[in-house]
Amino acid sequence: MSTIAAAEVVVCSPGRNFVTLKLTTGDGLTGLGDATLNGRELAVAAYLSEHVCPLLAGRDPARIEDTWQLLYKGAYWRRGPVTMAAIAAVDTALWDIKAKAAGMPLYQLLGGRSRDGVLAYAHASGETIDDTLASVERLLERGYRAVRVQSGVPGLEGVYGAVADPRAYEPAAAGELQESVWSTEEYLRHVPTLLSAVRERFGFSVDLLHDVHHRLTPIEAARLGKSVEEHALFWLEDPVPAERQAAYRLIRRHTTTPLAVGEVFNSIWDCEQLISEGLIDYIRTAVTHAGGVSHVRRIFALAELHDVRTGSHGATDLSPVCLAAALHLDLAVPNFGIQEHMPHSEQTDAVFPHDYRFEDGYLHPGEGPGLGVELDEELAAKHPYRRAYLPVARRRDGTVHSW
Ligand code: EZ4
Ligand code: CO
Repeated sequence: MSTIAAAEVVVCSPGRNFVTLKLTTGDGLTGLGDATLNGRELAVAAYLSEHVCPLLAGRDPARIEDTWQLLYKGAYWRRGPVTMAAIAAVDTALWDIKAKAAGMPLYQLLGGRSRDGVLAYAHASGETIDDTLASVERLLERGYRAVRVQSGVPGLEGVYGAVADPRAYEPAAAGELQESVWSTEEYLRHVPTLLSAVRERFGFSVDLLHDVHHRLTPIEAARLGKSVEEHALFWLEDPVPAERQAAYRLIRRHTTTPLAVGEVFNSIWDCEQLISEGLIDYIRTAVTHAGGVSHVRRIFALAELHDVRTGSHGATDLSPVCLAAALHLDLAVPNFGIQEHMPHSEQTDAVFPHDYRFEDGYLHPGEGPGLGVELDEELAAKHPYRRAYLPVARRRDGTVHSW
């Protein structure tokens, strides 16, 4: 294989912002990597174009591990979301190239398939419980067997993730920073009511998930986990701020509700204690934010030793390139759990034509060589970057509340 001839960073906004790295080898093979860091996109684009791309030209694209080590250990400044998203993009693009050179879908290079398809869960939400029930119904009709349920909380406006139309929902809004009001007490009172309505209507044959978005203290999280045990959640996600690994000891002592965490983690060091002490049940690290296919594979292997299963983040701010990479890992690893699936908009799908597909509750990465995703650069150029922010929440007295 010839050396890396070009490394380009493409920033585009087909409905939302994406940062994509495209590597091209001397003999014309191309590889893609996703480097999108929602709300902080240009920091990663600059890290790549100023500091990483100049190191890539002339390197052997086959040396994936060595390139990863060079960018991680060699930078001196390790870890962090910006650095790890940049490394992830290079790593993912190199795996794409290697699999294309081998003429195989990436999952074949990761050990081949361990299952027939990738169980996916979708987002149901609404401003009221009734709206959320209708949203669950639509998803079940579309074939999903697992559903994350969120809803507005009476008395609170603009609760994150509780939108009227989950298909049109984006986790960041273009323009000014949006703020909303948060009340933990009102939220804690509401969630058991929501879950009980869903179980009453749909029974126990659907897998139910709920995302707390890092908003509780450890004792509040313990209380919530305990109060919803009868509803048999598939998982309770991100109950406390993500930097609090030891806090999970307290939550664990009080509840048997399964716990999932990891969408904001950047490396194995962010979850080493959570996994090795058996404090969680699902690890949700994303290829884009945790150092690429190589590093996420390492995290999943550690998780397997401790009976922790995978549940990769799959929101729309992870591009189709990331979703495809996740699907190849999902198909291959022994300890796969579930894959989050928030379908991208038609605009996004048009910029990133892809092989993966959803069928009867399962996602399939496709059988084409590499990741199975392409980038239409001409179309991408028609959607220029627009500054966007994730919203913030304040308590009733004006204090900024944790994510
Ligand atoms: O808030 O992707 O589980 N999914 C989520 C997402 C995240 C966004 C942040 O960029 O929590 O909606
Ligand atoms: Co989440």
